[in-house]
Amino acid sequence: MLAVQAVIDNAADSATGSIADAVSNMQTIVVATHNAGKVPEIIAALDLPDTRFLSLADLGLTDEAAEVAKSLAGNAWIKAGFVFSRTRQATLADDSGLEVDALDGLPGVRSARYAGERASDAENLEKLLQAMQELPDEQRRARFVCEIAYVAADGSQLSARGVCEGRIAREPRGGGGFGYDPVFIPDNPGDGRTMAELSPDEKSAISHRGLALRQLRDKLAACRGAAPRVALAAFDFDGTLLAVASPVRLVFRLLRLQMMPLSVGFQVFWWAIRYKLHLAVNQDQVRRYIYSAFAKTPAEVARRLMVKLYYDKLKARLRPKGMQEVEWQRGAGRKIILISASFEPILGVLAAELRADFFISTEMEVVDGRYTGQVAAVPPEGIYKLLHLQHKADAVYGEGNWYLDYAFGDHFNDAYLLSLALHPVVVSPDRGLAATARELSWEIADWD
Ligand code: ITT
Repeated sequence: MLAVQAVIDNAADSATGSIADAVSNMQTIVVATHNAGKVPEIIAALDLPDTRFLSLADLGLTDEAAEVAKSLAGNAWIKAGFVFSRTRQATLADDSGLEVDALDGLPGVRSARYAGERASDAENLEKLLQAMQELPDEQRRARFVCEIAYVAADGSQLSARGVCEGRIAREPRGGGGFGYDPVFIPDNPGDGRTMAELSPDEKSAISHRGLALRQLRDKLAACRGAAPRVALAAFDFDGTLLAVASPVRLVFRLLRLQMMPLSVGFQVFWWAIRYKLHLAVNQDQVRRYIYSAFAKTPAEVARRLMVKLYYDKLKARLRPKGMQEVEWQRGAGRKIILISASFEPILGVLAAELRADFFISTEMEVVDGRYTGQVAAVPPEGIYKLLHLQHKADAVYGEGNWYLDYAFGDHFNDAYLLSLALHPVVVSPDRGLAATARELSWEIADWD
């Protein structure tokens, strides 16, 4: 513990020492957490010599990102992007949580806010014990899960995950750690002690965070010194490359072909207005409306209808300056990526026409040759644009071997993806994204 404290003190002392760092080749990592309990665990488990760790307190960063994702990985990347876009330094964020089987995985992604938005550790813990009061020993299985998001100063991205299995005690024990540690009995070392009764080193050896951080450390060691080779330029479609919204055009077409009842058409337009005004909208619902219109049509016929819509109505609305930008990016040697929650058949033709290196879109479930109205995977919206991009780019170029050089978007939800780009560009942005762009000095382009 003393050693960890020394590293933290040292980090605090050297918070302004960038010239000294340049001379000593010391790298800086910003630990993007407001949870003081995590910081020493992260520094100790990473065990990186020649590294200066800065906490958000060192940087005077008191704002925090809203953790709106439905997954720990999504929230980890939201936090990393929030801090990276403000510091441009290598940034490490962690999102972690406790999943209790008998509570269907709760508190899970809501672990920090289980008993309310500003709940203390003690309040969360009490709520958990109360919810589990009646449960016998065999129904007290739980696990801590940790997702780590790491973005280097050169923009390359690494993810790591750790899981620690155990069970929930009947009452709190021990004074170490933080959060739910006093009621979590890890399977390993198996002597019945709670996580809060382990020494910091013992916790680090078996904990979800310790495991994830050592996985990250191994990945960092494998990448050390090698700059990422592949530069990506990612383009959003609706409202960015395309001057209109493709779902709205598709609804017009479905109404004209009498494949969608007028009442549903109105609901979709109402949805579109709310989306434009940044009011709460349910994206899944609108997709279901559209795809249920295809329910009686073979998926292949529906695909052809969407492709025809592209050639009839959408192609003419592609922004010429956007097309020039794609060519310029390709000429500069960057890989061209299209990312949109729009429909796969439409994006597929555009990607082929633009000779994109790959594209990411919403994939709908098809059973027996027909759309079910359900999505086949989480659609690429908000932070999931980034997670889908990572998944695909890792598979194609290798994790740590690519970086998001340019990203182009128009909607406030695109800010998550743009936050992890070295050159974020907002195109004819809505008010929310324009405000973010001004705050973070992102380039604002007018493609109209
Ligand atoms: P940051 O978002 O600023 O990092 P946070 O406390 O809100 O801090 P999370 O969103 O990751 O962090 O929420 C994690 C919550 O899960 C945390 O507040 C604890 O209640 C619990 N938790 C996570 N890791 C834990 C650990 O090692 N021991 C005990 N509880 C833990």
